Amino acid sequence: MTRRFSRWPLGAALVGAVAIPALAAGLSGAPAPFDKGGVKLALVSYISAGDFFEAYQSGAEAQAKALGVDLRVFPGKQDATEERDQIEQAVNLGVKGIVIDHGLPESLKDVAQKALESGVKIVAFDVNLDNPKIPQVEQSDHQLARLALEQAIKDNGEKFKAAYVYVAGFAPLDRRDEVWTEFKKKYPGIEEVARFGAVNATTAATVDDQAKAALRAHPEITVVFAPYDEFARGVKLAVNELGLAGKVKVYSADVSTADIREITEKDSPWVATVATNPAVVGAVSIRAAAIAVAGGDPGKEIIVEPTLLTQEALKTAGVTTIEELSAKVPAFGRSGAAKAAWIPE
Ligand code: SR1
Repeated sequence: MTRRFSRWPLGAALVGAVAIPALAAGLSGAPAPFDKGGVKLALVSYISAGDFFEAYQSGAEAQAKALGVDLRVFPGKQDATEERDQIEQAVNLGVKGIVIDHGLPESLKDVAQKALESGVKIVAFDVNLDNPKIPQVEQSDHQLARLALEQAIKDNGEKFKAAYVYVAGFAPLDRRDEVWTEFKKKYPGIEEVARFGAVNATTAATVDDQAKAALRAHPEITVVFAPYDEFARGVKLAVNELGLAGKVKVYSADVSTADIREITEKDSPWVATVATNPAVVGAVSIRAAAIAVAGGDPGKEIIVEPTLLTQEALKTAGVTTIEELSAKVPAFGRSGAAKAAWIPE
């Protein structure tokens, strides 16, 4: 069972808690409190729009359903204050665990610590809350960036002029940025001539405009490292609008069915992405929270490994959807992270 909450006053949250029916049966063979049913968890997100975050949430919901958990979903609107409030609301609703999905660490650390002190277990996905009691789920962002950039070098050699799409302050983007910095040092022939980026309600459209300006100002750019699929979509739009397909290649992170379509369409400049299945990452996050609530240890760093997906490989394999990808690449379709015998998938 999943319920969605938007911003509401604390009183309303408490009224909502009274109105929530406990789930009937528990999970047989599960440790307390899952043996009795009615366990509430919350998913509090900073961003909910876009393919990655929608799939992440649906994976979390599916795993919660399999666990018989009453999952409260607090959608994200890129609003740090609202995300703080939502964590407090979730605690007031009596949830036993909260998955905090992205966000700005400085606005979350103290409310997360307060939630822990009140006995609520916290798991963080892609936000570093700098707290040894908070397990961190991530997609091995260093490896992700490394695979994308190694492919860029394989395709373009060790000397090229690049544009880079980046917004500081988001843990996955910061980790990918560390690898970009490392690569530029290792390969001095790679020259970053333009840098831009935005994370907002219309990321791809904003990045499209920024990329057009950068590509017009720097016609020498042949490679764009855009390690977030919304970034890559924006850059692809710009490349196509400027008639630069065939000259500029885009390397990204993340994948969705819509992304596969964009990557494999005729003359697409988006030539490679490195990705996990976001639904699997959502499921892993809920499993980690459930293990913590049951008194277990899900581990400090819970990693879901990404896979390199080149345009060529996708075309050769005839993959057109995420489901087909999961069937063809088993490592993409599931993860062994945060598992327990009592947790059904
Ligand atoms: C704004 S951060 C965007 C990234 O978060 C997740 O880690 C996805 O991989 C996406 O690229």
